[in-house]
Amino acid sequence: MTNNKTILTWLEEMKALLNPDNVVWIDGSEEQLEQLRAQSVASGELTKLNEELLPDCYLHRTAINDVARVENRTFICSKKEENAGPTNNWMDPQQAYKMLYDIARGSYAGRTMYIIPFSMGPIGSPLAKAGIEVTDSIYVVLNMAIMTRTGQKVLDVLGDSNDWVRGLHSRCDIDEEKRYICQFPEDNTIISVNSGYGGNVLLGKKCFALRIASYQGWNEGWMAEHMLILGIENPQGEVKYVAAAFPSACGKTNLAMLIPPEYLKEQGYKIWTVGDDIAWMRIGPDGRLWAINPENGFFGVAPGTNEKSNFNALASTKQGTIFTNVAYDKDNGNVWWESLDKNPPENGIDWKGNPWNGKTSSEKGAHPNSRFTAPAKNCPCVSSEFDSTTGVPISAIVFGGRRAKIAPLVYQSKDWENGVFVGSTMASETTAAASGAVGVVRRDPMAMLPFCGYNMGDYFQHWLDMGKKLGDKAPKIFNVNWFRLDDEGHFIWPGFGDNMRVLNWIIARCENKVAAQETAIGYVPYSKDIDLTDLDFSIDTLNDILKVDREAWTKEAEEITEHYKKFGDKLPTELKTQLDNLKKGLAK
Ligand code: OXD
Ligand code: MN
Repeated sequence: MTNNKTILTWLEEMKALLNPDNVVWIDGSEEQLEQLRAQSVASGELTKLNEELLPDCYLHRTAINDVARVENRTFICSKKEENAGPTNNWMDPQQAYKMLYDIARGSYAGRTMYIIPFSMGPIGSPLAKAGIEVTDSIYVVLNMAIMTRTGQKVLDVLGDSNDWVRGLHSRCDIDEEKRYICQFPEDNTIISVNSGYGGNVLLGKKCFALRIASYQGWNEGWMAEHMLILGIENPQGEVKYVAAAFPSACGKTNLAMLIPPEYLKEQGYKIWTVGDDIAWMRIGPDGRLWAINPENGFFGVAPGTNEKSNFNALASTKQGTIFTNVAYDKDNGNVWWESLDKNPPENGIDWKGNPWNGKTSSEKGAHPNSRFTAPAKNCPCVSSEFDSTTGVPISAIVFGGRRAKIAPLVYQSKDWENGVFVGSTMASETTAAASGAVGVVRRDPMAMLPFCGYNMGDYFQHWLDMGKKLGDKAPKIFNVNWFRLDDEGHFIWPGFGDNMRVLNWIIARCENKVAAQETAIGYVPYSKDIDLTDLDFSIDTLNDILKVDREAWTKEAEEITEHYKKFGDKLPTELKTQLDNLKKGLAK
């Protein structure tokens, strides 16, 4: 498939290490994928779902000890510990290679080694990058074929270049004690052992497109971010693009596929989805920031997805989708998950593979982190620019988190530097859905805490440097909070499609079409400028959730002071000044 010596040499090493019985190159053809699907149905790895209800869809169950990303077993293996920084686990690369090779040695015996050439980003795009993943799992092959562009054409475009990421995945024994997800940013290498769960084994996603790519972006002058990308089309047919970062469980996929309120739809407003999880952004020839979604599908959380919460995500799963760890309906070969609808199967099988009656059981049918892997092309609102090799120009960057009080519905940072401050202090409160105390504030800078492949202090500096290069062409930076609670613990803002009202204010600010009030934290909307048409929502309540509470923010500034201490000398002086300015502004 290729004469690229760097690839062939590495594959020889991998073969010698892993000792497979067979070697199969993934060429990207539908015939080959179809044959692999049939093979995994025969082996029980996949269950074919009802062809009429869900054409070309399959169900897979992982081992019950292997259902989520394992941050405590994820390592950045840079030569110097300092380069992994205070927010990552670090392991010395030599020690890590030895340990991982010892674990993986001979582990493909009796198995097939699949070689997957894949592209993150449209093939041939100057913003795209290639990788090769070797794996002993057909499930990984079939998921990678949805989530990335795979096959011969990737190799053709790569030619003899050495600019590709090496990914070794081995299921080994799915042993939790020997599970490791290791990134070697200086070697463009990822090694993942003893897992079969998506986020740990689809190496194009978090491991490459965020951890390795963030390091590449730092070196090469671009950005790899944990951001959705959406386009907002106005009634004149002009589309403005927004990239937005939120920690998990803050509705990223919902925002990416938002359906505007009826009155805005009637006026001709539309939302177009470019991506729901990752953005790669570079400065284009025109000096603006241009973004691509490096992925080709959605790896979304199933529970909570329904016709009301996210019609477009649900529609995306109706064909060519792989479901993982959801419940199965034996009567009609369908899938089910909590809050899909009020009609769980009686004759079902739960995510653990046990008989399950959804009408009577108190157990959950689907794992809370059960997933769908769906082709992006299925999405009814997928952007016409989805495959664009140049990407889309970004007008606004939005940060957000779940804050019951404090953070207003929306505010704009004073400038790029202040926006980096806002992103670097991003926080979200833990919910009852996760174990541990409820309402605890967790700082998750730019939603990159588990995904930044190098020292986060250097990462902040990189953001500041990008702003200097972009100058007055830099996107405007905003912060949103859909999650303000009233005294009874109810959400105040309706969220979902109504978030479009906030997006419209953001775009109006980018176009200098609307004034705003300057406060200590940034520019806050005048309540009259958030359109409440057709919404049963009072201006007083809106004023409440737009208010900047001086006392609460003074406390927040103290917490940020603590948060910043972690970064020591690596904290850019600009951010220290930003914090001082915030304190001064609040004291005025
Ligand atoms: C994801 C995550 O799966 O952020 O996208 O955990
Ligand atoms: Mn994510």
